[in-house]
Amino acid sequence: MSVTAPGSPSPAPSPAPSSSPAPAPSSTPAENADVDTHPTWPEELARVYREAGYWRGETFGEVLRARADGCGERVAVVDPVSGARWTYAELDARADSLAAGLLARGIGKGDKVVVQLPNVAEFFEVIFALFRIGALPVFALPAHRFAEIRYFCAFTGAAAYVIAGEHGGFDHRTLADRVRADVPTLRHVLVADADPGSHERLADAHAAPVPVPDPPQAHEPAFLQLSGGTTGVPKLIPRTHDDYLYSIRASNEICGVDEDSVYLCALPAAHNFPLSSPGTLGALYAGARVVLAPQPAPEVAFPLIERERVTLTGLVPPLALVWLDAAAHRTEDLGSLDVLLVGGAKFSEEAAQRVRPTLGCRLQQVFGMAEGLVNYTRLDDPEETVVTTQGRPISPHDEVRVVDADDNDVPDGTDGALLTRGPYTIRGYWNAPEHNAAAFTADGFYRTGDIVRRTPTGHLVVQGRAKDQINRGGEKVAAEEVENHLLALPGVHDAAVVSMPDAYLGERVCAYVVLRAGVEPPRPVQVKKFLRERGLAAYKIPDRIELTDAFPVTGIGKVSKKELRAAITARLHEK
Ligand code: OOB
Repeated sequence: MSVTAPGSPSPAPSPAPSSSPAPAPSSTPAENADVDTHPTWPEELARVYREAGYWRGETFGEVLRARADGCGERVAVVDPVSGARWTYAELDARADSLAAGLLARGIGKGDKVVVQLPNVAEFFEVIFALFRIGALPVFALPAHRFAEIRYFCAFTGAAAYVIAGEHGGFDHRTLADRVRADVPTLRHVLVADADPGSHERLADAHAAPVPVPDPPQAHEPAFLQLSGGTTGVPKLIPRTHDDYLYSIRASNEICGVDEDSVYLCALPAAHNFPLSSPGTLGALYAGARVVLAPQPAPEVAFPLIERERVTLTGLVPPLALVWLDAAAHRTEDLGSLDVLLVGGAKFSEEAAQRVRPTLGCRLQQVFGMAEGLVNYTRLDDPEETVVTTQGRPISPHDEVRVVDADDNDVPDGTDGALLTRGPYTIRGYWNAPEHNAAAFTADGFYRTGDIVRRTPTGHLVVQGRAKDQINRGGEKVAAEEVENHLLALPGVHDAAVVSMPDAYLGERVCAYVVLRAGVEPPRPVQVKKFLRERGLAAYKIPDRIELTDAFPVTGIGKVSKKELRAAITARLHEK
């Protein structure tokens, strides 16, 4: 299977690794495979999606050009830290000049570029430059560290890595030195900082614009997004221009985004929620304005809402709680705020009820996933629906099934596992055939791992999760990934990572550890230090470590995580 959608108007051959004008020096192939593979939509469905007008054959690079032509003098991106206020014309020109500089460096169509930038204006020039030349951004989060970044670079055979100099007290340049020493394909590190360390300044990578030799096509992947994951290593999600642009256009309609909107990006810009639901790309699609918050805290975000007359933003539930509490004592005028989107994890009904009276804006719950399907409560839904459900799918062509353990459909109102396929839900992860066989049904439904109940109106209520993942306030932690790192700690015989309830984050990470006989028990701080030194992102480091002699097992002898979760929950309640 190739990246070429059978549904494409004129199926192109599988892409060459790079078609850039200045070919890269030969380098060691990616750790994983020599060609990009992932399953894609069958032709009969692709035709339906095109005929319905969902897939329009448009690419992100073309959309930006159209906005620059149509409303070039309007402000597109505001970065309050650098003071940048780029118009559409400026963003378009910057994307063009950076695209030329990247091509001159041998980065071209089909190449992968790991992008790890905080909420800075440069994020947008970088991704649009990559979209223009058909190189694929791999969206890392600012919190990722050596373990994750090395993996993304090695697995994708990344040609370049784009970083900030320092962010949140962490020096990304030093991390890049280590990754570069380890991953031979990585030829360029570009730093969005005046001091690039041993690397190159992003600002110096611009060149006089040139025609792009082999521009991307709309049915081809535009980027690789990260899955929250349930496995030892994160899976990569190939999203096409066609499918992502459809989800953005439809999201804009559902959330009332138009050219007068001002979107505050308070969550990390690379995450799928602030990127596309409707997010920064929705705002840019509409010719609206994006305001970047360097942090989501009320002290930072509220003054920006007042100053920039922000009309909508998106938050994960723990942050929404912080905003609700802060609104009572802060003095900024939040009157421009019209819509608050909350998603990424379950928002409690009690908190949802407080949004309108406390912040004076409308609430939209969002239940989405980087793999595709996004559900929103609608602006004209009854208040009861808005506060008690996580919304209904974007598209009339989103197929949703709620099934029992044997994949039989259950009636509305009954809990079941959510399966989905549709015009913007992937049909398979990137280069992961074995995992795809388990994560998708034979007829192409994605097994979301979420347990939901469907109401008669088609709204979904998230009831829980069947996947081995912890949702730490919207940040997803794959249990197996952390377990593998714990198993590398000398003296550890076995490890099982589970969620434990938390009033603020919803869930936190608890690691149960069984030591080898006779081993001196480590202190929790030593275990955490070990994981940090292995380069694991901070949000994955267990909040609590429990030493135990043996794990409870299920009838067939598997570790019973259900019992471990119950045990830690009971311990917490004892206090
Ligand atoms: C969003 O995307 P991901 O890929 O980080 O995580 C997806 C998973 C879902 O499968 C579900 O388990 C959980 O996050 N989730 C929710 C939720 N929204 C996401 N669980 C309960 N209630 C919700 N409202 O998190 C994401 C992507 C696009 C838009 C919004 C969120």
